Amino acid sequence: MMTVMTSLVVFAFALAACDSGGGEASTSLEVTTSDFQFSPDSWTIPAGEDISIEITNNGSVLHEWVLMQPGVNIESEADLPETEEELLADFVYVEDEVEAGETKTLTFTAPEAGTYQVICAIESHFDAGMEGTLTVEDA
Ligand SMILES: [Cu+2]
Repeated sequence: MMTVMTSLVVFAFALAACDSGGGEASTSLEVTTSDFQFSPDSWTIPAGEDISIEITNNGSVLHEWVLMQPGVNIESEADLPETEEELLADFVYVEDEVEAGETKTLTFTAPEAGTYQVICAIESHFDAGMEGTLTVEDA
């Protein structure tokens, strides 16, 4: 009996620790961009959570962290549309850009479970190797 009660108390504590702010759990990620890669280049997050990713640009030029929409998986920049409007409407789930030497935090809500492509959409950067993978798991 004593063991059961102790377990329940520990369980309640664990729940309280996960319950931050408005009741939504949150996950923090980090990425460093350089010329021309992401480090790390893969991340795993729970579906539906509030996500923040701190993007540090250690490169010498502007870089982006662009999370693509479900089902989008380009093989080269030739697969991207010509206009920024089409890119944002049909390809991009969320994105931000960071100047060389700067750090920025991007926040978004994790999409449904799946595997998502991450790219830098600045011309010639994806083809130079700026690609990553975001895995979203059922929470
Ligand atoms: Cu880049």
